[in-house]
Amino acid sequence: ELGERRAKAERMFSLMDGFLKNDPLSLQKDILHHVEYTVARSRFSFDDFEAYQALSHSVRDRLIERWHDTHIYVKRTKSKRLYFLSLEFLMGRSLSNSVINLGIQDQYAEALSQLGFEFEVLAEQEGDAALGNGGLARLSACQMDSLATLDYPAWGYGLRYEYGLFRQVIVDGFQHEQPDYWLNFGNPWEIERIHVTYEVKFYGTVEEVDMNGERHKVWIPGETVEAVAYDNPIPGYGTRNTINLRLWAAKPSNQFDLEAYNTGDYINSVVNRQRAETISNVLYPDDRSHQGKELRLKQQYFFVSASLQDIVRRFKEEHNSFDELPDKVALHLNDTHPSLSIAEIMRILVDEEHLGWNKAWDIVCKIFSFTTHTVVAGGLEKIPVDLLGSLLPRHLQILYEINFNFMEELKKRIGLDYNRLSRMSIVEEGAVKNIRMANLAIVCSHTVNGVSKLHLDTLKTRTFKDFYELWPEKFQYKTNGVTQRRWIVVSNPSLCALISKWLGTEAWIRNADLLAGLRDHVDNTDFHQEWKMVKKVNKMRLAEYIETMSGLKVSLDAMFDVQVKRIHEYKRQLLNIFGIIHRYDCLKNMDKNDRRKVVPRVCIIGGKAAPGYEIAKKIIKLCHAVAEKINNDTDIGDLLKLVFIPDYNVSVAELVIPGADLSQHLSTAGHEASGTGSMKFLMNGCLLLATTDGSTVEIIEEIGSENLFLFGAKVHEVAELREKGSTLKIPLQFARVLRMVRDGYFGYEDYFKSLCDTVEVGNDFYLLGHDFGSYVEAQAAADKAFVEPEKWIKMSILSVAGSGIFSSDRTIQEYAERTWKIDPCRCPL
Ligand code: CBF
Repeated sequence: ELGERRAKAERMFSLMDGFLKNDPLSLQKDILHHVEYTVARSRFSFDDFEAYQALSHSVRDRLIERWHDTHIYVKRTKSKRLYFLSLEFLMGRSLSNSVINLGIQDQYAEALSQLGFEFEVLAEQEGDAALGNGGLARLSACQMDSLATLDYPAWGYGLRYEYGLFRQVIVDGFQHEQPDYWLNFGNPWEIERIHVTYEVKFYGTVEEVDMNGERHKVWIPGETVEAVAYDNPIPGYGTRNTINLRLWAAKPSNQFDLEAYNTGDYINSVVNRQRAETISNVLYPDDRSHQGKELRLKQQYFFVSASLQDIVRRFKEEHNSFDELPDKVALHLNDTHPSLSIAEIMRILVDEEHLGWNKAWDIVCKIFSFTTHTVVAGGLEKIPVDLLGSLLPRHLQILYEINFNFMEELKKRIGLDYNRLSRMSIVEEGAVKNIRMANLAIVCSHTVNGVSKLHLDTLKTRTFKDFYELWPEKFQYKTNGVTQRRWIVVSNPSLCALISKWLGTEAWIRNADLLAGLRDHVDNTDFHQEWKMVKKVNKMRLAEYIETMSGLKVSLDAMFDVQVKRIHEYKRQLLNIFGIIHRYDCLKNMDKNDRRKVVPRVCIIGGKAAPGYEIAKKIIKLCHAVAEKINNDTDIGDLLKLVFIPDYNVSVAELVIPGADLSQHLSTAGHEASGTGSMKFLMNGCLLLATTDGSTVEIIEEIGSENLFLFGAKVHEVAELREKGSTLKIPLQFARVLRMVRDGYFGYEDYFKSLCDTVEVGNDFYLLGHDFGSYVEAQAAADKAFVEPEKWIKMSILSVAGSGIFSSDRTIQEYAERTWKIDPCRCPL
């Protein structure tokens, strides 16, 4: 039988003419084939967008070959797999990244140029896949790239939202949100798997029935929805391994329809069909709180249930006993959002597979690990018990049972300390009873991870202190990282070429530690010249973008000073804007001679505010109001410009980050779990102006405090400073800037009043007033360094040289070795 199968496979392989070929001529043939048969345009007449579509399909074909081989190989080797569960993945564009990772960038460029197209121009046709909000979601995307590159047998699971993160449109300085229907023009990167579907159930009741003499709980659901898989191949770099990101879309279930049709309720059954699809319709646009919304809970369960059914099915196909599960499967909870997985897998093992509770629990506790991305306990996710009980009645019972057992165990360990017991309980008592998702994840996971060293300290001493004291061995940190493939190779090709030239190798693209070798050339003046040119090229690109977008011409001699990230009070974009007002105020009061010594600045701010976050929206408006004043002041000219970049997303980041001289990371110490934007800037030779928060602490260790501009209160000082309240000393300059805004110097005084109130003495939770003095000093230090180009360039080189440790490859390797216990499984060529 084996011989027969082999012969059949060989025949099919020869019919297919072997693997696809990657020489420019074959690529051209493939592209034209897709123009004619996939895009259905004539090969004699197609535009850039159609060429992009055909090109993407030809790339996808190549991804599929490797992706199949990887699956077959992993299956054959029976390797332990990691399943990375995340409700958000911010992938951005795929074309350039795929072609680079496949190693056929030059061949494609040549193929296209012979067809009369330019690769870069076609790449611009692609929209962003923005299935996530910010740091957490982009981190997931970087980690997928690293998992593939390091040959780990991994799968990502998520939701295929039809509407990704909203588009930010600025009208008269105010943010407006528009839906991002990213699938409008099709998505050539995904593969719809109409045969990979699972039923996901909601509502209903739980009944007890006799089965073979035993009592069993049976969930009789009230609604059934179908989950359809969409697969997205993720290629590794320098390897054949291509892993899968499986995203689920909700479709109406036929079984459910049948019931409705039988009762003759045709109209309602059609309405229900539409209702089913809403589950995966839209991404929640708040990156900090996801509290108590039914649709959000439905999304979470839908994603968890489909993923676990898929995982258990695959496991059962390959193994005979669930005893093997911990040796073959690692499930990672990316934040608390997928924590319902715990209840769901218990339901599957106990109710469907009929394992005893204790046995099932024992297995489950060996397979889960958890990463929290939150700092403050108040930000942790809770689900009202009533909501959960009505949507998932069986799961609520399971959660109660898990909690009961945990409380019993805890009483044995700590006695009847009711305060502590109640703090640690998975069920929060009170006017509204809640399920604490983080407590659930901690109780069941073998490892709880912070995302930076400082974050772990906060988790141990504040957020999860009780749990740390109970299970110190569970708590670890894996400092976040970003992939150098996306953030240097794709987004900064000139820097990529320069690094490879001076290191004499491209090996750093797979091993970022090698970037440290740049230190050997830090004093080389030829290297300096080339480094300077690279920055100039990137600044030109950015300046062009600014001009097209806003009509503003900016000087390339100015320092490009950038703060791009989600708009939040704790990230303190307001501190930046106040700093700019102060700079403007000083310029206005300077005589001509002094002005000549001033370093010209182009201040660039970008980021989205959650639609319901009023204060954040006011910050955006203030930025525009201040820009309006400054940019039109002919007296100031090129000495100061302020630009707000609308609709900040991954592609915009790829353009902005390489062109930045200075970048700002201003969170009040103790509020940013890690921060990953700083790492991208660091890799692009941009100097950081930052507080000692999140992963900046580790950046300082790597590059030395003399190579960045630090300011602000330290973590251990923050609580005490807050206690001082209205007695806290605030610099006069800060009071003056605040007064200017309050008095309507930039207009809209009524509108800005509540914004100003948030930083008034005694009310200034994020300590803008306190930190303003040292912020202005740090800015002055940056100005001083900028006029010494040699010094600046050295700092810039040392930043890149010290950035290797902030590669997501390092993060993933740590997770693989210390938490997931998975080994690389490299598919043979
Ligand atoms: O860990 C990744 C990032 O996650 C967040 O964005 C989050 O969503 N909680 C944090 O705010 C970042 O500090 C962190 O880098």
